[in-house]
Amino acid sequence: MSPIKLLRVPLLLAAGPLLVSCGPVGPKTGSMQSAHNYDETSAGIPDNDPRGLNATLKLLAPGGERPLTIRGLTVETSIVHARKSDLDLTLIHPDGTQVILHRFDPANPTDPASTYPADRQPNGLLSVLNGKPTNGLWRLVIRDHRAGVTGHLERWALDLDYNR
Ligand SMILES: [Ca+2]
Repeated sequence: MSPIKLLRVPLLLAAGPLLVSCGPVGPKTGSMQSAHNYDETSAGIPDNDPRGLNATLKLLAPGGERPLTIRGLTVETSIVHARKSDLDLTLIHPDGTQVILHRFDPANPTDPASTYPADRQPNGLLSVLNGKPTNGLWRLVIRDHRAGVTGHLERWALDLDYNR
């Protein structure tokens, strides 16, 4: 009897720290914003050029033991352009997944919204990004499809709700 009892005590003590590390270590959800501001010369949108402007944002949010994953996101843009209906906007996740925010329609050119999805639902589905990691190099590609009028990107921002 007594050798078994002696054995049980150290086993329970050893299990203690393991159970603690499996419990919640902080909030399970959160939000953050990352923004990039440009000056006029560094973020010109090339006129009628399919290569477009590639604007980047590098997210390096500390995730602790596990990487943060996306619950939802909002994309804000501030574009100075005398004919915004020339433009289309595509958001690209670090893994290459693309979401068309605003599609250029030559038959019916319309201005992009400044905030998706708060001002308007994007043409693509932002929800395809849910569950993907927040961190990495995000891109916003802005293409101008009609010659003659030009503009530039002033600022863009990602508002991310995440799970940890
Ligand atoms: Ca143009």
